[in-house]
Amino acid sequence: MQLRTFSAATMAEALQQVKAEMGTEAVILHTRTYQRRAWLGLRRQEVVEITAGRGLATLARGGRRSTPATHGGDLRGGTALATRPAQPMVRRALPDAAPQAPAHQRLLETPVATTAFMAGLSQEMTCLKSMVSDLVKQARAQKSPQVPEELFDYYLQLVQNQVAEELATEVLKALQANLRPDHCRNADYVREKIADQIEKLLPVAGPILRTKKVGPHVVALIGPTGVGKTTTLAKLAANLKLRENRKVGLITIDTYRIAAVDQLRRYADIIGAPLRVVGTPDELRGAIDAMGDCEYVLIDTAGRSPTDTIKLNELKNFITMAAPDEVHLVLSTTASQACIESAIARFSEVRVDKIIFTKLDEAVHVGVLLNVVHKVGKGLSYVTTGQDVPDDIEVGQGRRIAQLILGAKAPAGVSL
Ligand SMILES: Nc1nc2c(ncn2[C@@H]2O[C@H](COP(=O)(O)OP(=O)(O)O)[C@@H](O)[C@H]2O)c(=O)[nH]1
Ligand SMILES: [Mg+2]
Repeated sequence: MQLRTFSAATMAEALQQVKAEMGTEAVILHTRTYQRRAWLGLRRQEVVEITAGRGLATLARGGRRSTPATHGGDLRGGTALATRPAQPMVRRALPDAAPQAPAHQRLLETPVATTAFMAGLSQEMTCLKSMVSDLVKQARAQKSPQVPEELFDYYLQLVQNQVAEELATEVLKALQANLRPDHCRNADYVREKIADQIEKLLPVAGPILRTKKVGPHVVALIGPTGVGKTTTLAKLAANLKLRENRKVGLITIDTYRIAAVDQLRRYADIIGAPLRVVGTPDELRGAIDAMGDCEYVLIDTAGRSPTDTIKLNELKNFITMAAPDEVHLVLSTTASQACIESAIARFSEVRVDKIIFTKLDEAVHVGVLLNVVHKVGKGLSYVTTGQDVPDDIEVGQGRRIAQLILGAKAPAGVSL
């Protein structure tokens, strides 16, 4: 066994000496710091001292013999540590050997030993960090080889917001083609460019607009139960009547629930618009004709389950008879993409010209909206952002949706 003591101004330097002189098999047995007088005793200088040993494994194999004590502790801790496979020296001083080595543990509790331990730990953390980062890069490259590495964080953000992977890839590939390397470091710039790309992928329909000179512009809202058709119709009617001063008539064919008719009647009274309740396609035609002096006629329909074929056929008869200028399919942003797609498939059999997305204020992920509107290829006409009539509605805008997907706060009450 070989024992030696090393002194230096810092722990790192002392460790370096141990390593150089005794190799990586060395075991730290003791560390201490003390002040030494320098410059004729006028200044104090800190000295770090390490006592290290080599060849201690022999002692361990030979059993618990009485061994010479070092400065401040016996060799049991060092012996136990030295029997383990060769590792960098600082790691040997980690306290996992402590249960077998109470004296050694005491040594490790000195401030200098703690510093050495922390230095080793920080070195290992750096090493682990770079390993994890390499692994993440590898996994990314394997999973999404098309996505440029430098834009991968943006890709993740889009996907986490439920933008379909192929759309997110498309957005970032298109972006990369026009992006200089120095642009990638400017997050605001990259976000603006991503917003541009998303805007291009999202068709919008613009607001309801009457172009004819004679007769009402007829608009019907259809969609599953509870998505917000009646509330949205009231918002549209109120904005047309109260803000644009248009003559508006309302019709409902939702006669399945008395409450539904009452709900719309209350809105009609507040807005000051005539309301007709109809039960058959013929009555609907008659009601539209009777509102010939209105500029806009808005038709509310009963919620139909997308799986209820009989009621969907009934709805189709109503819509065919009304021959509206626009049919808007109303969908809720809070539904799953599968539900929304199934609703689109079934309601398309009736007729869909434009899409309204409701409840953006409650949406967790807005990406679904982009996926759906892009896939269906019908323009987004409006989005609604809360329960308040008439304020919580806005005309669908690609830029706005892009900003929401990129993490802007959900809109709160933006009027038309
Ligand atoms: N949070 C939120 N709730 C909404 C929105 N639009 C409608 N609602 C609510 O959704 C529920 C159903 O609305 P309703 O218009 O009766 O749906 P309908 O069955 O499709 O006619 C009501 O409680 C509305 O207040 C919206 O944009 N955000
Ligand atoms: Mg309703």
